[in-house]
Amino acid sequence: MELYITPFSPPCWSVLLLGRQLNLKINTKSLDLDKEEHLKEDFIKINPEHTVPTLVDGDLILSESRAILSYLMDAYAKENHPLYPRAAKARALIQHRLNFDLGTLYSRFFVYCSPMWNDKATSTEAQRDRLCEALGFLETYLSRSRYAVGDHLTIADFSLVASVSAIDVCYVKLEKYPKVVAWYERCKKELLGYRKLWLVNSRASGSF
Ligand SMILES: N[C@@H](CCC(=O)N[C@@H](CS)C(=O)NCC(=O)O)C(=O)O
Repeated sequence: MELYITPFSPPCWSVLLLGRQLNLKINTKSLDLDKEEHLKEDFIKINPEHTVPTLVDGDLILSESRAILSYLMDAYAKENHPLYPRAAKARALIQHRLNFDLGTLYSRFFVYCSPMWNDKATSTEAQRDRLCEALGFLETYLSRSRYAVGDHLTIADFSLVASVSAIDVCYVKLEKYPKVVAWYERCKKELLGYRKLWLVNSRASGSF
């Protein structure tokens, strides 16, 4: 399996974390977005949307980190694995949290924080408020259960923790969300190789 990644990318980070948790052999190929390596013809042939992470597993090419998380579970984890249980209602909630992350939490983080990465643009109060509202939603979910869904880790936590780790370094005070902070600390301890993989996510290609 090959996984195209780029340094310091939350969606890449979530896939790397799950790969480690499942002990999968994944060969990473790092693309330098500043050098527009993702816009080169070779990569566009693989992924016309030129985004990372992109997984190549035999004849399957898959982008969108949350689709990759689900695929890795379906293809490589044992049936009814606790990280992605078979039960319809549990799976529905996991899909909800993954979609909440994609469409609300990570999306609002990106709208608020990406202007800061561009010297010419500034972020607005309204954008910040929208991100804080999304963190409030997560706080509510985490006041109902210990993890994103239920009382144990699921793939929803892998996606959400990657977003929260990015928000954490983006001038947003997480202390206002005590359930989020407690869950975030728990995930940092329980996700295998959390700190080591941050290094993999921040440097060149290789296998892990
Ligand atoms: N929703 C996608 C987002 C992927 C994404 O936008 N990745 C960024 C890096 S963090 C990227 O590839 N940017 C380059 C581009 O969009 O051309 C996912 O979760 O995989």
